[in-house]
Amino acid sequence: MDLSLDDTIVALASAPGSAYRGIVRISGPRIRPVLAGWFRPDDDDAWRTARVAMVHSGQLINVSERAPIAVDVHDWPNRRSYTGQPLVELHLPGSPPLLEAVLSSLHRRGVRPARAGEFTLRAFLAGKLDLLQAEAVLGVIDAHDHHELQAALAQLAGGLSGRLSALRHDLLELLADLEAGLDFIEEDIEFVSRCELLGRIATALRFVEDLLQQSSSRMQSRTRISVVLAGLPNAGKSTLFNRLTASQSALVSPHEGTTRDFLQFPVEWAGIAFDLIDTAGWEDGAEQIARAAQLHRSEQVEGADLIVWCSAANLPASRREEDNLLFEQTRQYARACVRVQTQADRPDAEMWLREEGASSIEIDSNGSDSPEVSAVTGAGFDRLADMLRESLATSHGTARQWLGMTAARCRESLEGVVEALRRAEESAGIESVGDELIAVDIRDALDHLGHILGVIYTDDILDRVFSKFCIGK
Ligand SMILES: Nc1nc2c(ncn2[C@@H]2O[C@H](COP(=O)(O)OP(=O)(O)OP(=O)(O)O)[C@@H](O)[C@H]2O)c(=O)[nH]1
Ligand SMILES: [Mg+2]
Repeated sequence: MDLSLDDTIVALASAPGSAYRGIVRISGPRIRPVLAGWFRPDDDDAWRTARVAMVHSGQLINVSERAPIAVDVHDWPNRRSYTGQPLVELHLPGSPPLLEAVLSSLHRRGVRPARAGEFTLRAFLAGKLDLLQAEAVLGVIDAHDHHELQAALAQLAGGLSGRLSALRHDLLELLADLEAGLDFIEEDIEFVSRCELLGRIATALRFVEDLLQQSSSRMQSRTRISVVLAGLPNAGKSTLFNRLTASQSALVSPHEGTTRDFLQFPVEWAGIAFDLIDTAGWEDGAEQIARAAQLHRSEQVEGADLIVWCSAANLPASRREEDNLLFEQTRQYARACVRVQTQADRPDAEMWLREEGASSIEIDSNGSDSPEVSAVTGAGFDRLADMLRESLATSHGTARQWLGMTAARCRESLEGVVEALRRAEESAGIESVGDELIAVDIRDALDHLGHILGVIYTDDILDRVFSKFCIGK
């Protein structure tokens, strides 16, 4: 990986293809000489004497022998830019041949094409972002839904970095206390008692173990959330599935046992992107097809991030106990489970869940009840949307604070911090072990932490992070 900052680099920063506007981004020390004589600002004085970020309107001349082209140059003339060095963005009409001609002109003037992620790499090298934040830039670009975007924005704002930096700061202080004590070992002066030392290590250890656990669950949780519709036959699962997917993919009929196979469909609903899965109704059939259908269903239910248990409003009273029991069993092993009363529009709908009281049907720890929905009229869908958002925020909440790529990259280093702190804790518990040995372990923990934040980095780490970016970012 080329870490030199002396080249001036350029790339298209807007999406490829025709658009109202195209953006060409240039970063490096030679921007002004390169643009001299080619960019004609409307206000030449302002351009020549610029000290702060501003927009300069003007024209680009001699772009592939065309007439002058109107351009707005967004100018960050000093270190106070994204990359920490002079940076401009040329905002032009978004015509692909024109943008190509502008890029070629710049290459001819000695501006090198930027490599993938090179602008963000420069921001990192200039100390504008740490590695976690650099990954968050990619996380924002790649976010598939509202939750992923929130996680990426929180990481970009420095949430995780702040907590890890605070830990690093605490460990550095602890190390300084230990090393100060070593300097005065002959005088028997102690800067930190063993009891205090043990306490400080234990606090740090708990914190990192927690982070490690969160990052592991992030790795295990699939990139896409799965929401499974389950319930007794004829509950209206497939009708609800068709309505939410705005399709007619699932077969619907008044006969019990219509769905045999499971059906999966990507959905964006209630601001969440997820895979919606329709399953066979719950039945105890002994025949082969029924058994196979139940097997399919249980696989889907076990892997679900959220189960939406459908209970038909017109379910005969004789089957309600069975429905209650199956729902209770399902939610016991589900990551998250909510209940809805379906077919609320039917003339024979009884709303028995509400009438029978909340005690046996309380659906989650928040004590929220089950919305009455109709897949035919769409009634109750606002409540259902709120419920989905809330349940998924809880079940995915902590894991989703981590971006997938950060969790993958940092796992080994987090394990390294935990191991080093455990060794330090063990040594600190033995009186005969000297402080110098504990200091070695704390230094080891600090090294691993440094890798996570990018305070210490290798070409290999930078390659892994920045090669995932697209050009222009
Ligand atoms: N009026 C009304 N009828 C509904 C509604 N939802 C489902 N139905 C009807 O109820 C019957 C069963 O619906 P399905 O969606 O096939 O039920 P299911 O839960 O998928 O059934 P299985 O696949 O057998 O487990 C069909 O006749 C649907 O037309 C609803 O919201 N309102
Ligand atoms: Mg069905």
